[in-house]
Amino acid sequence: MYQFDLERYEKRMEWYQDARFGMFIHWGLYAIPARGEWVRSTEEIPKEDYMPYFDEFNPTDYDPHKWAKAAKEAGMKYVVLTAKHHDGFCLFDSKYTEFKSTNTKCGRDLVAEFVEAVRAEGLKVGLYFSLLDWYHPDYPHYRDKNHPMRNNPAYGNENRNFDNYLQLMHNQVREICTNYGKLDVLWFDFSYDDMRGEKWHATKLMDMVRSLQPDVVIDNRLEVSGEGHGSLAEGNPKPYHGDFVSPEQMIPPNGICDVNGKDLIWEACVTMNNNWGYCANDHYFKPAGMLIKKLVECVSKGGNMLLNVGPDARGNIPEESMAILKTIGKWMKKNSESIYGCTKAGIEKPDYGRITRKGKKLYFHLFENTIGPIPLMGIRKEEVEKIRWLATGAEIPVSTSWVHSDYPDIVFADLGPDPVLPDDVDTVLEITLK
Ligand code: H79
Repeated sequence: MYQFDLERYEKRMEWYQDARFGMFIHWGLYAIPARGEWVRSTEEIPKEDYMPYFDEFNPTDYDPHKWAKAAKEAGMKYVVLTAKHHDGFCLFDSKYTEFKSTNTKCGRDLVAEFVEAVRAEGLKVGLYFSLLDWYHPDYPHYRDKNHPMRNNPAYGNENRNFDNYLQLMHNQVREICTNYGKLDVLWFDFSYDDMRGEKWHATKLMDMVRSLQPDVVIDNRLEVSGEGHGSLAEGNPKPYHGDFVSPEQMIPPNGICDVNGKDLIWEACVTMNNNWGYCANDHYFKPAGMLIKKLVECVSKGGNMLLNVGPDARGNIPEESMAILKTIGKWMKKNSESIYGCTKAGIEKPDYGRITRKGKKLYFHLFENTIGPIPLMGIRKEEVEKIRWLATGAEIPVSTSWVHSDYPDIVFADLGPDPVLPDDVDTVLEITLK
């Protein structure tokens, strides 16, 4: 019988909840065709037309120290790299496949260099591992074009032996849990409705992972896809339950609770443009300011944000992404106290922004400029110890102007006669409660 150890769970999740902000890195052979990481599936590319990318792969600019530095400067606390994505190509030196970076021109174990570089920056390190594998002959492909697990229809493999695939999958998970030191995050991806849980021999897999990496933080996708909250949320944790819920490309409207209304730990993974893997023609990047507000939104709802970059075939993070990371980093430098270790405020969100909280400190995030004094709804005047701009530390008086007589129950922050918010994306007011 599986016993859910709440105390152990809460302990291993501490750093992760404090961190709040991480970098996701999608990188592999698909950076060469540069049409996103699903290219082999969506364009139904037969193996012989995909292998040239393997022969070509030679990321001469690969320097994970640069990636790790960029993450750190953006204020991110952990970095998760695709050790293997759905196409099956391994960025690590797996004994169980020839389809790996060490067998390409580059000849390097890219994961080994990555974990070393990320740790050198003092960041937590994570590996993404795809449960799907379009390369392995025993991973199920279907001729039916509409089947969600379809790959190339000309490649349907009815004579497969799924047990062989499971053996490879378990072996490779053992390798990444054994050969790269202590991992902080393991990010499995993902389960279809009809292909989840024990279909993966998930209890056995999880037991192995926990025996090798007792405190690694694991997502919930042995049970679900990007949708679905998993067995922890159902109040009936399976042995392979995830440590966090992993909504993909969306921020949960009200945070995420279990059946009993208890807050769950979650992480929204999001792209900067509209692709995870490098996509040469996708220049639809979200503005940095929007992403800052989205990070704040996640924290104000009790979640993390894992923001993706897709390095190109040479190993460089696209310039647009680097610029976004820089802008976020500038904001984080002044305001990260309102992110790290923060969570829901338990106060309704104001019209002009959002609220995060850490103990006796409330952070009012002002997304808009202002007309007159700022109403700080949800707190009482008697509770307020002091108010200051987080970015500068300058104190702000509680307004004593005429508005008080009209709104006796509302605390206002008085910005003076010519109010201007110092940060046009998000100015943070720190309210210390008594
Ligand atoms: O690794 C990233 C995605 O490749 C992976 N999860 C994140 C973290 C992911 N796999 N599946 N999905 C996301 C959802 C499936 C979306 C699909 Fe499609 C719709 C697959 C085929 C149609 C998106 C759109 C991918 C190709 C076209």
